[in-house]
Amino acid sequence: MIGDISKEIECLKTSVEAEELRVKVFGKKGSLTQEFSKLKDLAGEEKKVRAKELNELKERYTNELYLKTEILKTKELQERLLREEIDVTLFSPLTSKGAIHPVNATMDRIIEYFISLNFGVESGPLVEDEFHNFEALNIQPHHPARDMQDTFYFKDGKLLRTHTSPVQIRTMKNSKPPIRIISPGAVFRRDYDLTHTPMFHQVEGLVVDEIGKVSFSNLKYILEDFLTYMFGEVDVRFRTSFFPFTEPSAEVDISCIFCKGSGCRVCKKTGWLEVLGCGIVDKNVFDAVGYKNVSGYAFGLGVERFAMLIHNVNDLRSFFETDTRMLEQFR
Ligand code: 2NM
Repeated sequence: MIGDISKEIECLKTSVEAEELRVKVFGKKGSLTQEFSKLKDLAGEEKKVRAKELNELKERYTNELYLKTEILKTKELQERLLREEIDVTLFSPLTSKGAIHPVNATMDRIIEYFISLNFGVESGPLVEDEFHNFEALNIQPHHPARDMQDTFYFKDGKLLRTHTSPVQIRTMKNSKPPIRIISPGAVFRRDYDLTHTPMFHQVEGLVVDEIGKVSFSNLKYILEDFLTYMFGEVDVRFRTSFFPFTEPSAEVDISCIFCKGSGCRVCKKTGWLEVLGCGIVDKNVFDAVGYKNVSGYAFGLGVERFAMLIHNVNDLRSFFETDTRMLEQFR
């Protein structure tokens, strides 16, 4: 015979015990299963009565055990949630601090310098048209910079800006001189190697005023002061160069910050590092935005190049690989 299973169910303490009891009663060798198998020794009315009795017991115990198991499981879950509760406001000595990405930190430092000289900070769309990115900047229709090989074009003829100069074109079209702005932001070129990534950041500057109020010597002074602020005591030299949007144009070098000018791997034994481009804004640019009787200077730099020099990083791609070990060094 089977004992008082209802009583046993009532006394269960855990869901594990409940499962053990289920096997003990309903399993292959379970007490109730065994009672069922004894039916074969009975016959007639006696067998019918016993079978009915057993089926009623089976249904009753199944229900009781199911209910009890659910109650126990709910209780156990609640206990576990309480036990494993985490106070997310607690101080943990193991959490690591975030870090400002070296490119952003460098950008911030550059912007800070020009804000201190009363420059405004302007931004504009990343998706540009040929007028703002090339035409207004006096870049001729067949100039290689416009090539599909160098510029990301969309099907509709729009493109990803290749420099932040279109921001300066937009600013000139939307306001009157005097203008004194920088335009920091992401730019895009089809290039990928040790020193080039398809996306990088530029800061360009533009100053426009009445003729006679801005000169190349103003430009030279401000850039020398800026480069000293960024790199400490360095020599600065201006080399004549060419850009479609400036005339005259110059590239600016600083004495190598690694070897102090004596020649090393970074400066390729020249003692100099190229860091900037600049010039007096070409009249064709002013014509494109409808400016008359003004003069201006402009300059442009690559933020990643500055960050690489400041932090002595030799592969530009490490800035973009999102390896936290890189960032951890800048905490
Ligand atoms: C450079 C070098 C020289 C430049 C020119 C202009 C604008 F819009 F005013 F014409 N913006 N930026 C400029 C001039 C940029 O980057 C190497």
